[in-house]
This record gives sequence, C-alpha cells and structure tokens, in this order.
Amino acid sequence: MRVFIAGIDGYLGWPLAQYLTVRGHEVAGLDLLLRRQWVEEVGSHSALPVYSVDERTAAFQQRYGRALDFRVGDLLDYNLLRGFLADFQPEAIVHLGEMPSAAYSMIDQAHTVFTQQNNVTGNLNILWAMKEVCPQAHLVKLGTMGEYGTPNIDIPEGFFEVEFRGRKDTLPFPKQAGSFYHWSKVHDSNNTMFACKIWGLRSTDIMQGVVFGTQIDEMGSDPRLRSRLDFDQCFGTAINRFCCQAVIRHPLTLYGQGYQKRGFLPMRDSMECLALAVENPPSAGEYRVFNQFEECYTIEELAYIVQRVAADNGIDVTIHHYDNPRAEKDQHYYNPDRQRLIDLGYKPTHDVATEVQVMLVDLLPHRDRILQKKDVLIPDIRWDGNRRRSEVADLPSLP
Ligand code: USQ
Repeated sequence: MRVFIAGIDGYLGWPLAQYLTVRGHEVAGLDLLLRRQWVEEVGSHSALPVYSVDERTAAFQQRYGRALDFRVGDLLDYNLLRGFLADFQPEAIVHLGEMPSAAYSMIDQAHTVFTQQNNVTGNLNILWAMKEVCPQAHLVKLGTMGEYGTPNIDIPEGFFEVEFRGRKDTLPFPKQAGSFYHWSKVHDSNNTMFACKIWGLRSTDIMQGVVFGTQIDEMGSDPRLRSRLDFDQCFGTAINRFCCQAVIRHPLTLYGQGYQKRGFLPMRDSMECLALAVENPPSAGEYRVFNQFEECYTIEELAYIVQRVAADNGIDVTIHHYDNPRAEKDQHYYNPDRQRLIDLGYKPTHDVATEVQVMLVDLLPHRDRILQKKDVLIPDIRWDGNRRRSEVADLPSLP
C-alpha cells in the first residue's frame, strides 16, 4: 500500500517508516522537525543521537534499497499538504504529526494555545485534504488513552451502550482528559468522527498508551536509523525516563505515590499495531476506535522492574517519590478493553523487563549525553500554573 506518514521524523514516525517499508509498503512523509526544536527549548536533547534528514534518508536508501520521499514541511501549510497528498495518492495516512507532550502543553498560555492550534488545525487540514484529493484513503489517527482519563468504570473502545430514562443508544464514551494536550486529542477525535459521518471518510482512531523502547529489530545497528529517546520532563515518557535515570544512577522519579495506572506498550508492539490498522482498513464512512496498549501497570510497578533489571546489570539505583506536579488521581480503578487489535492478530509481548534490558544496553554508551542534561530530570512544570521544582516527598518508604 502507499502510506503517508505525517510526523515521519518523530519518535514513532521514523521507525514506522522503516517497519512499513520492510512489510512491503511504499512510504512517504512530511515533518517540520519541530520535535527537535521543542526538546532543545526545554533544555534537553535526545539520549540517542539524532541525525540530519539527509543522513537519515541516505541510511534508509542503503538499508532498504529504495529512496524515501521525506519532505520537510508544515501540516499547517494547507496547500503544501494538499499538493503532496494529491501527488502521492496514499491509500493510508498515519497521522503522528502532533505536539505530543502533556507537560509542554501546560507550561503557560502560549504553550497551551500553540498545542491546541497546532494539533487541531493540522488534523483538520488532513481531513479537508483527504476529502478534496484522496477521499478513499484511510486515516490512522494517533489519539491517546489519556483522552478517556481514569473513570471509575471499564473503558470500552470508543463507544458504549447506554440506557437513560428507559431508552438505549450507542454513544461515544465520555472523555475526561488530563491536560490541554490530551484535550487537543479529544477535539481531533470529535472532528475526525464528524468528517467520517458527513463526507464518508474512513478512519481508525488509535487510543495509544504510553510507548517505551529504543529500537525495533528492522533498524539493524546503523545509528542513523535509530529513533530518538527523550528523557526530559516534557518529551520523555515514564519508562524511557526511568531507563535514562538508571544509567546515570539518578533516583527514579515517581510522581506522588506511584499508584497511577496506565496502559504501556513497547515501540515494537506499537509498530505492529499501527501496521495491522493500516492493513485492515474500515469501510467508507466508518470511524472506529482501537485501544492500543500491551498491558496496564502502575508507575511504581514499572519503577521496580527498571530497578531490578538495572541491578542485574550491576547498576544500583534508588526510587524516590517526588511531589506530583500534575493534577491526576493517584489511586484509581483502571480497566480498559483492548480486543480489536487482538482480533486482527496482535499478540502482546507482556515482557517489559526484556525490553528494559535492551534499552539499558542501548543507553549505557550514551551515559555522558544524559549526564550533560541531568537537570531536566526533576519536573518543574505544574498543572496549577506555578512553576516550581518538585521535591522529594514525605511519603511512605518503599518496602
Ligand atoms: N510519571 C512519573 N514519573 C515520571 C514521568 C511520569 O511518575 O518521571 C507518571 C505521570 O505522573 C503519569 C504517568 O507516569 O501518571 C505517565 O506519564 P508519561 O509522562 O509517561 O505519559 P503522559 O504524560 O501520559 O503522555 C505520554 C505521551 C503522550 C501519550 C500518552 C499516552 O507523551 O503523547 O498520549 O503518554 S497516555 O498516558 O495513555 O495518555
């Protein structure tokens, strides 16, 4: 299939271009390279070196024997996007081209507005361009499990049957997002659902959990083909941060008690799930939702896994509870469904420890890069709007 990736330079976009190519698809993509700038803006850099677009595409050509149509450009430039899609005529569009950080969206008014304008407008541009130049294409839209929040009931895949005052209907499951970033994804979901209804577009909205990992097998050992791996408070996700902290023996930063539960999945599972979605499109006019994660864990459970695997590698690392900069429930019920991808053939790996071992081996040679920027490990962006570094909290000591 011809697959267009919006956000082809990103943490997931770059490996996905390779994964889909190996599966025989023809890939093209657009990226404004903003992720590189945002990470720099928050005072950090990727733990794994990130190569220039020319270096990345040269390595791609060498390994996969074909050129990659990777263009630097903005999704907010409608004519550029529309023209690219009109030329390429994708059968699928994977939309990974958004600002992905909850903390970044909470910095101040300007970052909130930027996040929502960038994300919502970019997605609307894709929907309009699809309608105008490739209405048969399938939009695989990256949403987030964080759209649902943490309700005190099970979380279905997008829709649920409700009975109210004696009448029944199947309705979108209520969204209770936890940051302005997560709300931008809710707005995208609503706009996408509406566009499918009125224009007959087809879309899979992926409610993805927190992704972790440094590599997929397809990349081989060429460092130019590796993805980035962030560890700052904005763009580093929990397990990625914990692994970077472990290799420099920085205490693992649990926010609050650490009982927050989320769905997590390794990068390799994320690739498989996205490919399964691409290769099994819905019918015209259908908007469907997949919850995409491997398993649910508390943050504390994950910190223990990283601590144990680090110890197996001769690295002793402690775990500290920091006062939580976010407004989120610490103890809560969490039971989301994830059946649809399994029905399409997804086999969850259930092995965080094996993946963490791979990550530690990949990160150890870059210890000095992480050490250079270790100040970004303690969060100071707070959901109450008052910027202040989190301190080690007076919480029950660990067993
Ligand atoms: N957390 C810690 N310590 C840390 C970092 C995070 O305890 O050092 C906790 C947070 O308080 C939160 C949980 O770990 O409860 C997850 O935080 P995260 O930073 O790993 O992930 P999050 O901010 O939720 O966002 C990430 C991606 C986002 C994606 C989302 C999926 O950045 O793009 O949408 O995961 S989900 O969490 O399911 O909404």
